[in-house]
Amino acid sequence: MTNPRKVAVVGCGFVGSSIAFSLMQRGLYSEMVLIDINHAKAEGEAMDLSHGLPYAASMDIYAGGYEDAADSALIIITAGANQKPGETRLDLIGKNVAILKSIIPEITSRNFEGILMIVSNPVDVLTYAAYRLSGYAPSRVIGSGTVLDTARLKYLLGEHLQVDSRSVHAVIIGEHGDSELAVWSGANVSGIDLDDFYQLRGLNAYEEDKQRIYEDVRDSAYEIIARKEATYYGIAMAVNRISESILKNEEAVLPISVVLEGQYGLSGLCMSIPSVVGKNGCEQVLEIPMNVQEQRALQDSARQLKEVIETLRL
Ligand code: 6V0
Repeated sequence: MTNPRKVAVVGCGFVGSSIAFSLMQRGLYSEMVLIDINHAKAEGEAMDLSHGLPYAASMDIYAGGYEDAADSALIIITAGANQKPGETRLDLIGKNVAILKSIIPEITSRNFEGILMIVSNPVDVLTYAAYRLSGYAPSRVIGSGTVLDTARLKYLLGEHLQVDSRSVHAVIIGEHGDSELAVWSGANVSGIDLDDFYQLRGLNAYEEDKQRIYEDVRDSAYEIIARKEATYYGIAMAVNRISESILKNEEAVLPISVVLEGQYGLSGLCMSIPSVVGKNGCEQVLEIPMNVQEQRALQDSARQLKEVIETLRL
């Protein structure tokens, strides 16, 4: 039996522990299992987090094994190597696919019936690998995708336009990585077309700004890693948001990484596409309107991901 208010986090490094901290503060779950190959690390994180519980909502946080995670509603996988300065996400494939291959059977052999969310990088490739290795329905295997990149875009646009980033509606799709793209054609601020909003705010240089902001979003991880060697708070908030939509069956539209089955003429890969996220994981992959340039960029991103996926032995 699945416990709808139970979550498990596999990998308790920077990303896993930040996700756990953020989930704990949100107070949505009543039970959280932390799993790491370094069990002492998971124990230490569980102890440290639990010491904050008197100032948060009551929940049970503990270090455990896969048997403890089997009845979770959601298992979040963050285990694996992170990017070192100068490395791309795709450079991590060999190490992280091998780690995933050791984790997925631990989950599938225990009759887990919940949603699997991949966060480790390269997230689209690993989400596809998890889908194939698990044999689960596509709706149950999702990746955090470009939910983080989209937050970065909203934040930078909000700063530039001097408005609350929550009023900015714009999305990054494709690979969570160097070939991602911004869907500028649909971007708006509370329903006002972005180019009209520029004029309303008395701003010029629209095209140059868009390109600069897109590049800043795309290169954010490199910039952060060059300064502090890892990124973890932004992704923790992104995962929190996805988890909330699953747990509360919110049906929020978020650009998670999803298995494509013919949408946009694509299949045999995962990439980030705005999708309806609810209690079953990915409820629907949306085929959104885009201009010709964006359609081309999406196909190009898919081609690059497929080339990588085809080298995997799954
Ligand atoms: P980290 O701090 O090195 O933590 C990784 C953790 O995984 C360590 O605690 C390891 O002990 C543990 N681990 C390794 N192998 C296993 C295993 N077989 N089973 C269980 N645990 C294991 O890395 P960090 O937390 O910084 O990054 C983790 C992953 O998240 C990396 O692949 C990053 O690239 C990725 N990120 C993904 C983001 C996204 O937007 N999807 C954003 C930031 C980082």
